[in-house]
Amino acid sequence: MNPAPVRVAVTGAAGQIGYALVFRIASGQMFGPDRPVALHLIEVPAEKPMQALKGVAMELEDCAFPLLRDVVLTSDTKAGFQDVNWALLVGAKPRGPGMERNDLIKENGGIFTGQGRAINDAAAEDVRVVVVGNPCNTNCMIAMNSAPEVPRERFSAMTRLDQNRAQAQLARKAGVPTTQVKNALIWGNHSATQVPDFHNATIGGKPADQVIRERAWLEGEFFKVVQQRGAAIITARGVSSAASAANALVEHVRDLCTPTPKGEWRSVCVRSDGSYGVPAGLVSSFPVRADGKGGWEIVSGLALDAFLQRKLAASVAELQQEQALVAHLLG
Ligand code: NAX
Repeated sequence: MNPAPVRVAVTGAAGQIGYALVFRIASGQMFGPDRPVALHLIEVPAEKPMQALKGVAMELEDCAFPLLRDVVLTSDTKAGFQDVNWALLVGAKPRGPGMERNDLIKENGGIFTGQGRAINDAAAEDVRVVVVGNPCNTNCMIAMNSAPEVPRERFSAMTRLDQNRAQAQLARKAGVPTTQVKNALIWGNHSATQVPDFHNATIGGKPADQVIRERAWLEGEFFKVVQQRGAAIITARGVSSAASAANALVEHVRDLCTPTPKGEWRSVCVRSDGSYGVPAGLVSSFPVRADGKGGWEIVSGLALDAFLQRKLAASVAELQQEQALVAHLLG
């Protein structure tokens, strides 16, 4: 057992996803059953969320988790990121009534410059950062650009929930368990333009589009369900996905720490190196393999048909628009 706890900061820890997430981290599901953890729970400096955070800490205590060594509650970002090995940036402003997506992008941008700087100045030397708060790709790009001393490959944003959604839909359509579906893959932006790839995914070892021979379903219903799933959950629950998002984040981090099995990959939003026609510097979802030692690579050489290429180009165009909106925050 490594006796030193892994220090994990969670922003927005009193929010919905935070509440579904921190217990799973403390129970060992993110870093394994042998690794002690310390949680740094960060919220905005306002009475209600800080009070709620105290309640979360009390519940954490009431679980008597064997691996949980320390819980820090703070609204001071620098104190919150002090010496952390992982910074999970979940907190963000939700889109308010009458607010345009562009306003949301600009408002949230400011949060991620401040957090990027604080991570740069205070976090542990090996810090790794995952952005969940939306628009997560662009927020990740902002945080990365605000933390010049942290290597850029340490930053990622989350499309794992979208990947899991795509995997589940393909399994349901093919009438097989989800374990039969491998390499469900999301390209592009974590937004309604995201591209769930039905060609490079496999079902029982064969390309999904050779098992599900209904092109109209793949290009229509499948795309729509995966792209619009977040909105469908809000319609059904009255609030956005939280438990499934927390679950996806547990898997995102765990899989970045573990060697990816041979022949497989995971959807991770990382800084583009120009692969697959995505302009370098944008943070886009790619097929990624991790080496288990902190490194990862974008899987090269996958083929995209004309339909998927067109969809990816549209998603990349959206990422470029977002980039233009926050250009003043990119240094
Ligand atoms: P909630 O509104 O329940 O919680 C957000 C929390 O963040 C609040 O407690 C708020 O006080 C806090 N917060 C806001 N600004 C902060 C700051 N500067 N520092 C620290 N804390 C701050 O939202 P929740 O449902 O938990 O969702 C959080 C974010 O995840 C949202 O931006 C949401 O859009 C995004 N999502 C991203 C997903 C993804 O796959 N990448 C899926 C789920 C989710 O929609």
